[in-house]
Amino acid sequence: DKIVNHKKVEVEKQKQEESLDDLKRIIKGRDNTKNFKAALKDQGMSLIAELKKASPSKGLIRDDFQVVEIAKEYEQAGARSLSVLTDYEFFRGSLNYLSEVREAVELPLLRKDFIIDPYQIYQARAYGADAILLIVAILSKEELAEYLSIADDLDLDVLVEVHSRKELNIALEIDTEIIGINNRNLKVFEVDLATTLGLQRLIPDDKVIVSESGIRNRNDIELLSEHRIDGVLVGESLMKSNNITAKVQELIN
Ligand code: IGP
Repeated sequence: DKIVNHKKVEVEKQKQEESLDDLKRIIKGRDNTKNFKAALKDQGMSLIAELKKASPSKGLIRDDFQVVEIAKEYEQAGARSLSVLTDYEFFRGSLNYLSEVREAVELPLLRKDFIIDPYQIYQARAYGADAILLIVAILSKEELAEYLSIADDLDLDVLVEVHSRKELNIALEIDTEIIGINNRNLKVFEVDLATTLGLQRLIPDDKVIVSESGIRNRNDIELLSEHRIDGVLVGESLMKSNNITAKVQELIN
C-alpha cells in the first residue's frame, strides 16, 4: 500500500516532465522488441539475471554497482535475459539504467517495477524494455487484463507475479502466458522455495513458469529442476558475488 501510494505520486510527477505523447514519439523510433518468452523456453533452466543495487529488506546490496559492466558480464556468462530494477525509492534503481543496458547488450530486458498505471507500460517500451512485470497482489483483475492488452499492443511480454493460490487463480483467469511465482513473502520478506513447488503443480502445461527470489546456489536450482520450471529470476545472490561469471555458471551449467 505504501509502495502503491508512493508510485501514484511518482507517476503523476513523471507525466508532467514527459507526457504520454512524448513517450509514444520515442517508441516510434525504437527497434522491435526482443523475445523474452522465447528466451525462457530455450533448452534447460533459463536464468533471468537481475540488476539490483539495493532492496527494502537488505539495504544496499552492492557498493560497486556499474550497471552496464555487470549487464555485459551477465550476458557473457550465459544469462538468457536481464531484469532491471527501475524503482528508485525502494531499490535505488533508475529508468536510465534500462536505456543504458539496452545500448550495451542483446538480451531481452524485463522492466522490474511496481506498475500501477498504463503510463508506466509506455515508459517501459520507450526506455528499451522487452517485457514488464505485473504483480497480482497490487492490481485488480480488470487492471491486469487492461495492462496485458496494452503490453500486447506495444509488443511487450508480461511476467505476471503471484505468491499464493488465490493470486494464481487470478493469473489463470486472465489470458497470460508467463507466470512468475515469487518465493518472497512481501509482508515479512521471508523466502521459501516451497512456494514455487506448491503452486507450480496447479499451472497448466501451456504456461511458461518462472521461480523468483531467494535462489542462492546449485542445490536450489537442482531442486527446482525436478519440477516443470522454465526459468529462475535471481538478484541478490548474483549481486553479492565477487565473481559474477562464476556464480552465473554455477547456477546454469
Ligand atoms: C530477485 P532475489 O532474492 O534473488 O534478490 O530476488 C527478484 O525475484 C526480486 O527482486 C523481486 C522483486 C519483485 C523486486 C521479485 N518480485 C517485485 C521488486 C518488485
